[in-house]
Amino acid sequence: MPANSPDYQRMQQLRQELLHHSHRYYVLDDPEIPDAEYDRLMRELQELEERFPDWVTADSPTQRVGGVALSAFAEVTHLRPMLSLDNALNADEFIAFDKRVRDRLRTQEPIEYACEPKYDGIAISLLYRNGVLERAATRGDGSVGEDVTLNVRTIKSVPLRLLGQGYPDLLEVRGEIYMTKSGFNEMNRKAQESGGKSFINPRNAAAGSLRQLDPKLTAQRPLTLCAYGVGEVEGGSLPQYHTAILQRLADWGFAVSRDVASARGVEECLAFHKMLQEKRPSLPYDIDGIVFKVNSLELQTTLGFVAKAPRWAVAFKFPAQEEMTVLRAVEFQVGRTGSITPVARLEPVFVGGVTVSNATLHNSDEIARLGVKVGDTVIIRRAGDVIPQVVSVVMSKRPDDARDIQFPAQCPVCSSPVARVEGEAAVRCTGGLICPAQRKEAIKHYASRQAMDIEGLGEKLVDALVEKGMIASMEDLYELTLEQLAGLERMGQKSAQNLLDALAHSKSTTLPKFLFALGIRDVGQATATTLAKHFGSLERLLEADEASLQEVQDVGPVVAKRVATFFADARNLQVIQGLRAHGVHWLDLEVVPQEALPLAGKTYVLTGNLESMTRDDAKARLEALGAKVSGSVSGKTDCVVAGPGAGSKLSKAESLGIRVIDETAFLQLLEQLA
Ligand code: I6G
Repeated sequence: MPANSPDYQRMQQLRQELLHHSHRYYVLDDPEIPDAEYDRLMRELQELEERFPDWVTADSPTQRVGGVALSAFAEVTHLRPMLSLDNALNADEFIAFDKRVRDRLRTQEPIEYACEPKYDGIAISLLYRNGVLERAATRGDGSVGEDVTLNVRTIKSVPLRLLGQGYPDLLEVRGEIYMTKSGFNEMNRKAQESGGKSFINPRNAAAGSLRQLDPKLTAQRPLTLCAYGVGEVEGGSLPQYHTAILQRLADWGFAVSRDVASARGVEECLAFHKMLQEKRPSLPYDIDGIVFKVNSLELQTTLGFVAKAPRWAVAFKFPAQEEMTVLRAVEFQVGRTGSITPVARLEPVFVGGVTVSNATLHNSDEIARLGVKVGDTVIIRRAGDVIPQVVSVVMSKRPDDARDIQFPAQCPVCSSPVARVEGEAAVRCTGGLICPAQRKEAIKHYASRQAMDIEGLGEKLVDALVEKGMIASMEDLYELTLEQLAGLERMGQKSAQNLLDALAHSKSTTLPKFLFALGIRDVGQATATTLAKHFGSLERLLEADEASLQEVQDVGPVVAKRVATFFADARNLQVIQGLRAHGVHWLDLEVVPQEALPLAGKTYVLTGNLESMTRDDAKARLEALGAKVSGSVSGKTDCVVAGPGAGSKLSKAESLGIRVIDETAFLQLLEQLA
C-alpha cells in the first residue's frame, strides 16, 4: 500500500512544495527560496520517481518543467522544443558526463568541447525571417512559451534586422536575457527611493521585467541579450562546429559571450571552469556555471538526446550564491563613526563556497523592508568577497514564536544613548571618544599624518596597544614608556625610542591639525582649517553656538550641529583637557574676517602631482587663504596649479586662457600670502 510508505509520503510532500515554489517563481516572479534549494527538491523528487516509476503522476512537477505559460501573453508553440540541460555539481559528475560521451562515441580520444559561461537570466527564442525579427518567445514548458515580442524589441542588444549576409531564410536564435549587476543595483536603488518594489537578484529582475504587460516599462529596464545557440534553421546552412556558429551569430549582430573558449578533454575543461569561477565575482553579470558542449555538430547528432536534454551538453554549476538558513539572533555592532549595525547570527550555511554564520542587516530601514524576525528562515546571498546579505524572508516557513527585532536605545558597548539623525538610515552611538568601540579608530585617526602626524604609530600598533590594555584613549599615548613599548612584539629598543620621540614631537601642533585630529564627524581638514581661522582659538570655538558656527564659510547646519554637539559633551572636553595637560599645544591664530583673506572670492583647481605636499595639504593651504578649491576647470576658475602628469584640466585651462602656475610659483604664492 503506497500511502503507508515513507517514500510515497515524501514524494507527495515534495510535489506540493515544488508546486508552491514553482508558482511563486514562474507565475508571480516572487520566489521564496533560492534556486539551489528548488533544484535540490526537484532532484530529490526525480530520484524518487526513478526508483518508483509506478508512482509518477501526470501532474508531477517533473512532468512539466518550468510551469505553465502566463495567460496574459499569447501562447507560442516552439518550432523545435527548447530543451533543458543536465547539471554537473562537481568535478566527478563532470568527469562522468565526459565518460558517457566518449563511451557512446566509442572513443578514448579527448573530446573537443565549446565552453560558455551560463548567464543567470531567462532563456529566449528569437525567430528571424529573411533577417528580420518576427517573434520572441520565452521557454515556458519547453514546448509552449509566451509571446514577448513587443517587450524583447525594446532590448537594445537584440538585433531587429540581422547584419551582413549569408543567414538562412528562417533562423531561430536562442539565448539568455539578463540584467547586469550594476543595472540591477541602480534599478533597485531607484525603486527603493520611490518606495517601489525591489527585486532580490538580477535574474528575478530580468524575469519580472520581461513579463511586464506594458512594453514601455520593459524598455526602462536594463536588459541585455547573450546569444548561445540556434534552434530551427530553414533555407540555408550553418557551420559544423558550435564555436563557429557562435562566431556567425556575432557576425550577424548578436552579442555572444566574450568568455567562450574551446577545450580538449577533461583537464582543460576543469581548468577553464576554475578560471571562470575565480573571475566570477568581478564579472559585470551573474553566471551560475559553465556550459560544456561537444563542439562538433556531427558528434552532437550521433549522441542525440535523452528525455528533454541533449546528451552532448552539460551545465557544470558553481557553488550557489544564495542559500536558505535560519536567523538565530540579531546582535548590534558599533562601527568606526559610532554607527550601529544589526548583524544577523545565522545557522551556519555553505554559500558562495564558504560557510557563513553572520550576515549584515545594514540598518533599521532594511529590517523593516525585509520584514524579518528572529526565528525566520531567510535567504542569504554571498557573491565574491562581498559581505553576506539577507535578501529575503521565506514567509511560509515563519514559526509561531518568531520575535520582532528591537533596536537598542543605548549603545551596546558604552551604554550612551543612541540617536538617529534625520535623513540618515544609520542609528549612532552618541558616546563619541568615550565609547571603546570607537576609540581604536579615533586613536588611529588622531595619529594619522594629516592630523597629529605621529610617525611609527600605524594601525596594527594601535590595535595591539588597545587590545593589550596599554591605551584606552589618545591621552594615554603620552603616558607610554620605553619599557612598555620595547616589550611589544617586533618592537626593538630603537623603534620604541623613535615612537616616543614622535609622540613628544606631535605635542607641538597647529590648531587646524588639532581640530582635525579630534575626529569630529564631517569635520575634514578644510573645515578644521576654516574653523581655526575663523575663531582663532579653541576657547572662542568652544563658546560658539550653532548660529555663530553657521557664519563660518562653508559650514552649514549639519556641520554646525555636529561641532556644537561634540563640544557640548563634557566627556569630549575632558579628553581635550587631558591632552593639553600632557603638553599638547599650539599657537592661537589671528582672526581675519573671511572676506579679508587674501584669496577670498578666488577659485583654484589643482591638477597633476605636487612634490612638496599632498593635494589635501595644498587644498587646505589654499582654503585657509580664503580660496575655493574646485575639482574641475570652468570659466569661473581663476588659477590652475599644475604639477607633472597634469592632463585634460591643464589643456582645458590653456584653451580657456586661464592662468596656470607650476609648483614653484605656487609655493612662492603661499609664502607671500601667509
Ligand atoms: O539554458 C541554457 C543556457 C546556456 C542552455 C544552453 C546554454 O548554452 C550556453 N545551451 C543549451 C543547448 C540549452 N540550454 C538547451
